[in-house]
Amino acid sequence: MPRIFSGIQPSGSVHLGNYLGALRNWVSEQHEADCYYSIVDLHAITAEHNPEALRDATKELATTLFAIGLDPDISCLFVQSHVPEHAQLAWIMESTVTFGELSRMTQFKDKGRGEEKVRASLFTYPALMAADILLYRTDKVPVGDDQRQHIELARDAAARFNNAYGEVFTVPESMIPKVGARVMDLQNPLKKMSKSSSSDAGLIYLNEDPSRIAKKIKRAVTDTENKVAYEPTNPAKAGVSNLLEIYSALTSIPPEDAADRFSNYGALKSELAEIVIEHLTVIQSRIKDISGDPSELLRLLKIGAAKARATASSTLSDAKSAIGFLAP
Ligand code: ATP
Ligand code: LTN
Repeated sequence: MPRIFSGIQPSGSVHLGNYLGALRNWVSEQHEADCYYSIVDLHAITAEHNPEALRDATKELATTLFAIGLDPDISCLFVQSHVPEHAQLAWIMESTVTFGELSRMTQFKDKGRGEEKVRASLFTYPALMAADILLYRTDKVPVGDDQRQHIELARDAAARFNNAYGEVFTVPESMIPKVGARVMDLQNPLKKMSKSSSSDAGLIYLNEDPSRIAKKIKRAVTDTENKVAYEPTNPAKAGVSNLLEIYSALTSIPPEDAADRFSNYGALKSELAEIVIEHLTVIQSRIKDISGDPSELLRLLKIGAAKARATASSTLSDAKSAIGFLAP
């Protein structure tokens, strides 16, 4: 069976972009692969954060991941900081990738904006992400389109390490869906929907109240043409193209065909709202059930961490030996 690894940051509530771009694939891959999924709290401290909010977000995220269908009997779900091997291999990865490579990462350029005060860990973040993936000798990494460049770096790091010190790591491949890989902000359709966005008016959260979902979709920015057309490369049509893309991801109707079904934006928005709400209410009722038993949640995360450590420690030990560290 192929091995799958992916991660998500506990940096805010899960939104429709996370779900359509990545998490839906996490669930569907469970039966096809040996899956390891991580709540990457080490990554979440690369930006300013509040300790209590981080703890709460970690529990909320674990609840949501089980609610969307991750099965603890099949998949391994764990919190990254519970597995210290991640931080240890990250140091080795920082000594494998270069300053030049890290400087070219567009996420750092976007989020860091050249500011002095940006945390050093935001710069080295892709080395930690490479460590996450390589520790599990991962074949495939289900992610949204924004992570493509980071996975390329993980591939380069694996190949470079293997070349220099001997075959330790599997060279991973990204797994990016055809539709839904880049869900855009409903208020600013030129920007991706993001947990750390400054306003939540353009985000739909999985756990959002149906009436708010309907309102947000109704107020989604489009254009004045009122012509429903899927033109993803035309910035003037970014808003309506994004709505069609979400519609397509939830119905499996290609976005071009979906466009032919609607004569105006109002009709598209009201049907889309219905479909989104229908999908999310199922998840929301599971979130409620799981939230009723917080100690069970912690128990499952403990089991996940133990399983993850068993795999991660074996790879780390091979990497340490290959790079020339003396065995203790
Ligand atoms: P942050 O703003 O804190 O970086 P985020 O919303 O980008 O958060 P992540 O935790 O970074 O979310 O990403 C989790 C997964 O969701 C990743 O695989 C990422 O590629 C995917 N993802 C994030 N945003 C989108 C989006 N707008 N469309 C599709 N996939 C997305
Ligand atoms: N950088 C990713 C989260 C992440 C990840 C990973 C994804 C951290 N480690 C390993 C896939 C594999 C993000 O911000 N979306």
